[in-house]
Amino acid sequence: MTTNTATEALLHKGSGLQVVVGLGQSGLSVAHCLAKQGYQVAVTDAQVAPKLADQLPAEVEVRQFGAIDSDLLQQAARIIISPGISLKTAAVVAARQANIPVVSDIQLFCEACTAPIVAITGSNAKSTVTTLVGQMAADAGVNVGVGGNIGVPALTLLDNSDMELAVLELSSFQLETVTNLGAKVATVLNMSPDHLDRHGDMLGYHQAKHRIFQGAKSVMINREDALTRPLVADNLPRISTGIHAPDKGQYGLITDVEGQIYLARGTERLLSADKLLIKGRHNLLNAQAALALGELAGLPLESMLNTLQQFAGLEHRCQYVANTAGIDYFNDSKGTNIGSTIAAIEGLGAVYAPKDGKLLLILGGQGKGQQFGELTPFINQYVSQVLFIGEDGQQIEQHLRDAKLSDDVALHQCQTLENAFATIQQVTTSSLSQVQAVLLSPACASFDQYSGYAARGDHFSQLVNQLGTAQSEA
Ligand code: UMA
Ligand code: ADP
Repeated sequence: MTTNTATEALLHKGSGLQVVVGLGQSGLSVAHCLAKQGYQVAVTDAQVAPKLADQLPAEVEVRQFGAIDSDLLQQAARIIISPGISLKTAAVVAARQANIPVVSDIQLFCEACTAPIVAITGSNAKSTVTTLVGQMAADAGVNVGVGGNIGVPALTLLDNSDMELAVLELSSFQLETVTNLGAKVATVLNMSPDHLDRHGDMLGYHQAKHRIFQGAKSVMINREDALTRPLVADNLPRISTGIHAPDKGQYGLITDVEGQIYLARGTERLLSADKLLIKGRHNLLNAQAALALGELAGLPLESMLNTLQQFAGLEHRCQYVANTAGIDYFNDSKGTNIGSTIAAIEGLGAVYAPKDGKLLLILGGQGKGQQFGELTPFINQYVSQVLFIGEDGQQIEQHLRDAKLSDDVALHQCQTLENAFATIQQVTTSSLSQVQAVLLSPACASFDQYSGYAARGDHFSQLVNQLGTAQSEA
């Protein structure tokens, strides 16, 4: 330990007990960061034996597992809460009533980070846009760190002392305890209902998301979605994105007389949409968002356009899996809310509709308090069969029926993906079937049956491949 760090450590020892609540990836990163700085750290988790416990630094002596320890929280000078833990948890409520500050790992990150931050939230497209901006920065020769909700705890980025830019994907859970983030560029990409079970209603969800603008130096907004605009009037540099021809200095789309679509900045055509590997209208907005964020972060346009043309998209997001017996299969397991599933149905539906084709849609899992009736108009237009899986399958069916589902759409309760594939075989072999594509876009969380969306998507792809093998052997 250098003299400075030793002095800091002594100072921090005197600043009181730091209690880390939740020992997942973020809790572990917080414990390491604070212990390294010389704080006195304790950890508590509802699990009896959290998997990451053996990776805790030795300095963390107090480890209370099996329940969130209310007494420990009452002794804290500061509580650092994991994003997966609700502020409504009884022990946390009691600590807040006792005026003990409760913050997230992101608060610690923004206080410690000296590099400019690009902060990205939204109901959908966060990972896609975060990855793209990170790649654009790296391709432009910037020493960039990419982290946050995307799966790399933000604090671990501080290990890179040469970092010139931090690109953070932030969830509403991470933002609800952040104050004055101070990002160089901040954005809410889009807003549609999600996590309402945690935030109570759309207002609570919106308030959490909009904390991203606190202390921001510039903002990017989506002209198609008024809920992405900061509520407080400001004179900050601002760039917008949208699906129409843009005003000077803004991003948008220009369609020429032949119907060719271009990404555009003002009147300048930047890139023909068919040069992008990621498809669908939503991805044209995502590409613009990355360009606008990159511009506000100071990245060069030519280099960003090159990166855009190389980007093939992320796994589990409207990912093409295979064609089996004439049917295309798409894995959109990351479609975990209504907004993302609507984007998938519209995007793929528009591809098959001109060929008189319909989609077979697999929906269900944990519904998170959403109103699934909002899907009905899109299902009526593009889907002929809906298969339900997971614990909220019955409830989703009821919501669709209550919202005037067309009699032409057939519904099947399947409970599991295995059962769904048996139904798929029956349905698609019928000579009357219009199904040309099967789309897993569940609009739900997966935790009732899987460890996460990736495991659900992998299982889907595995079942598609088995179907292909069975059919080629038959
Ligand atoms: N725990 C409790 N009590 C509870 C809930 C959880 O003690 O009531 C404990 C669990 O036993 C576990 C720990 O808390 O040991 C898990 O903490 P966590 O759920 O916050 O998970 P982390 O591993 O820290 O991962 C979190 C994010 N998880 C959530 O927000 C749920 C990860 O986002 C993120 O990648 C990671 O921090 C690094 O920043 C995942 C996610 O699902 C991908 N995010 C949601 C989403 O994208 O929709 C918001
Ligand atoms: P997030 O990190 O916000 O969950 P992802 O990039 O992982 O975002 O994409 C999640 C889901 O949202 C995927 O199903 C994807 O197809 C869909 N999606 C991507 N971009 C958009 C968009 N602009 N609007 C709506 N849905 C989108």
